[in-house]
Amino acid sequence: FLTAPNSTESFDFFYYMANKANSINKALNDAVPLCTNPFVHKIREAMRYSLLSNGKPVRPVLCLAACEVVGGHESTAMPAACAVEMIHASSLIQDDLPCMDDESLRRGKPTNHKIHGEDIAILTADAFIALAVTHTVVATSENVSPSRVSRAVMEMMKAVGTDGLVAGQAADMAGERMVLEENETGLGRLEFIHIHKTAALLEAAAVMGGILGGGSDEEIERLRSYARCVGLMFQVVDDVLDETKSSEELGKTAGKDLIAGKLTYPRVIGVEKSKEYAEKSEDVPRPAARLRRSSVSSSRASGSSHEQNSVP
Ligand code: GRG
Repeated sequence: FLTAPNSTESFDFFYYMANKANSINKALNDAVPLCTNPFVHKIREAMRYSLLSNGKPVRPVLCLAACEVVGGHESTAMPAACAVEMIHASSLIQDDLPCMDDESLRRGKPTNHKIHGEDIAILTADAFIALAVTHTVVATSENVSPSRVSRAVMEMMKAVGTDGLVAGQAADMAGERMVLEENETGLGRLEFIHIHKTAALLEAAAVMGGILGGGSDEEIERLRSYARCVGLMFQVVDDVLDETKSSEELGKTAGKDLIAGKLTYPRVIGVEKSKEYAEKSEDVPRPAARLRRSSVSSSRASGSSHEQNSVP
């Protein structure tokens, strides 16, 4: 049990997640309608295939929670929450392509290019990036000031380009062919990959929620560092789960021959140290708990629905 945003009552975290996931899925479904034009229809079908395929909506929930924690209303951040999921879907489609990881399955289903072909998969990934921007701008401009909308979009695009996913992926691809020098651990390279590939979009999700919810600069920066820590922890835990599933020998291979596969925390520092690392990032102070006190007393948190939905 944690403490709910904008509330002093304890609440069930899993109930909160499931409840948000429901409204996010409805909003995602509405954001990408089918279309009568056969060419557009083809792309929209491929978009819906990836977007509505039961991933964990971690990034959208983080976006909505960040908006609420600074005193905003869920509906204000919903378009941005959908947009970050569109970016995530775009990155997964690209990551699965034959020229990248060459995966045939994602979330237990054939990957986008296996169903729709490589050409359509690439166009689908492009269309997601464009829609993420237009959807955020069109759907939030009524309630949020233009300067906040453009700040939010800027954060999202920063997380996509060479300050984010693209840089992380480039480093990751290079990491697969990397042989470490005698005394090199690979940890610096690994952190670069995960800060860009995983943490950047989680960070953008939280920061966008904070901006659109009307948060102060200080609140937004606290959300940024919180989400960055969550991003790194998320990746370490994911790596440990992957490695312990695939091999019980990994503790022994730490820091050794990395040419055979991707750089992961267990491969670089071993399983036990990776677990310690993840536990340490859990100790990072939770800005949500501190922010709540100030936002509860603010007019945004206690005001009318008009005040909650209109952010100067
Ligand atoms: C231009 C958008 C864009 C991308 C180009 C291909 C690429 C650069 C980046 C790939 C980035 C990537 C695949 C990151 C993986 C991040 C990650 C931890 C994915 C798993 O996230 P979960 O567990 O997955 O939230 P689900 O399936 O639950 O959504």
